[in-house]
Amino acid sequence: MNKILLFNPRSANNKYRIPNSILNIAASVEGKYEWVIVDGNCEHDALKKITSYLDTGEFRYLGFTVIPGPQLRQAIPISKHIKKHYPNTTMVWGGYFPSIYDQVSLNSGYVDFIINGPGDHAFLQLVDALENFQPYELIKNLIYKVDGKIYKTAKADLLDQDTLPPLPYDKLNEFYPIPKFLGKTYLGDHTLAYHSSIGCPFTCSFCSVVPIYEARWKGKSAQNIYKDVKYIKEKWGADAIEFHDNNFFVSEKRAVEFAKLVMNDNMTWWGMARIDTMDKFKDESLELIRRSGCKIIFFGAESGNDAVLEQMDKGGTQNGAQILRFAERLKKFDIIPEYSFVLGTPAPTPEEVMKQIDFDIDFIKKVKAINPKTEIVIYTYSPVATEGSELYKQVVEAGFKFPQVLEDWISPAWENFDLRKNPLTPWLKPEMVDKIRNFETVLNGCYPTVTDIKLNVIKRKAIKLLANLRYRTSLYHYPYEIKLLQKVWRYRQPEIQGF
Ligand code: B12
Ligand code: SF4
Repeated sequence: MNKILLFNPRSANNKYRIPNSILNIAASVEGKYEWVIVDGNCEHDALKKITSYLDTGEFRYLGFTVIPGPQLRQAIPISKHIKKHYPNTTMVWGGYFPSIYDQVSLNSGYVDFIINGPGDHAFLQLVDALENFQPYELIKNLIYKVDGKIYKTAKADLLDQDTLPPLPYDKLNEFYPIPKFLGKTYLGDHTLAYHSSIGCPFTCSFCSVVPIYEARWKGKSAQNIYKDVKYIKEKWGADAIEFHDNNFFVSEKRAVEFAKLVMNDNMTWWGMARIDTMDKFKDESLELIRRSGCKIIFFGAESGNDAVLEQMDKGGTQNGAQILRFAERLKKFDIIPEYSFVLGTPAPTPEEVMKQIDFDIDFIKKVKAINPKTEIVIYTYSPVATEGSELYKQVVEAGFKFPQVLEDWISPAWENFDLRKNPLTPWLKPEMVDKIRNFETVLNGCYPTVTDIKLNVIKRKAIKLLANLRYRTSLYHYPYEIKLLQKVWRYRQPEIQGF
């Protein structure tokens, strides 16, 4: 029986996280096929490691997980090399990038199959079919190309997450010691990355979760999450959790149950949420969640402007007044809101685009005035192919195009696009991008993120001193002196380096 190699291309320079995407796939084939994991984050030379396995002649199936951005830097050249030197292997890509950009991935000629969305059943079914020379055309969540034509099979219903096999942590530990993945963060000395639910019930028009999950969400029960957390805590000493779910707090009941279970374990935890959802949580629930160790919650605030929130499909359920009120409300519970904003969405004229940027800059300052502890993360709007949404229609009409050749995704310009720092959107002029980035520099100078654990009190004071005057007088141009300090002290940017 042929073996499987699962690869997590490098996504971080030093802060490793448990490679949950491929660990889930490993769980699905555990006991049926022999598999190995190669984690690009932990290897100096990932290609060498991969070819050392392939040279045994025992491996036929390769599963790569790929998100846009830095992971492509390894995924593309390594896949190309493998196709050239090991033509009898089958290359399967899964994750957000190939699921959304299927054509460009398959047209490269070195990706054979794409798993479109969850791979927990699809990958095993595909390998079974190929091993037994059976047809694969009816397997759900699959994209493939035959005679130049791309085929997409039907999407499977989301699986009950409690029926999934346990994650093979012990076996991962044989490849890479688990403590290596439990890094020091603002939350704790040994932080576990855990994914407790898939999808999201909402349809924000800028979000990549929407085309894949189509407003569906399924979560593990609080008991099952707790069982895993407890195991890792007791076996490898985790003392904090980063919940990587797109939307951890969809269910108040589940969040409260988990909070009660973890209450006496002295764990600090963090997760992502929607403001309108959590604003409906009872005071007792928020209080309990905080008491159980949840210090900081990430919210997609996106914009303070109700018309823009409408354009993003957040309208109607989330609005500017609520965003401000909720920042105030969380003060009472000592939960730090981490608000993320998306600036630079399209508008009919350049003046309106700029006006909107100015509006949100003022709005962010209002949030800070109400609750200075609020962490602000600023993204520049980078389109995602959310076909059918009004916003994406505007994007296409404005002349925006994604790269047509896979290698172009790793050109410097597109890497910046992926990092949501400098998108190549035609409506965003250089002076607008400068304004956003300069404001961000001044804001980060004035309010350095609490998640930067290397920035001591003296450094914080020095940067604040420099930035305060600019912030108060709205003088954001050329903040080179702040940039210099941030560079020297390697200021941490949660939006790139991990929340
Ligand atoms: C952890 C994480 C990171 C980590 C590392 C990611 C990694 N893979 O190593 C860090 C913090 C570094 C990171 C960074 C970025 N990330 Co990120 N990240 C996540 C996050 C929160 C969790 C990923 C995860 O572990 N999921 C758990 C697993 C179980 O789910 P899954 O990956 O979807 O896997 C399932 C299927 O997709 C499929 N599958 C996935 N891989 C494979 C592989 C094979 C072989 C098969 C068969 C199937 C398969 O099967 C799995 C099981 O069902 C997701 C959001 C999310 N909740 O998924 C965003 C997310 C993937 N990130 C995203 C982005 C954009 C980024 C950035 C590129 C940009 C940014 N500014 O955030 C940066 C890049 C910077 C960098 N240094 O890489 C986007 C992707 C959007 C898109 N357009 O495709 C997401 C979806 C967040 C969002 N909602 O916008 N990220
Ligand atoms: S709530 Fe968050 S995860 Fe859900 S669709 Fe909107 S942006 Fe995406």
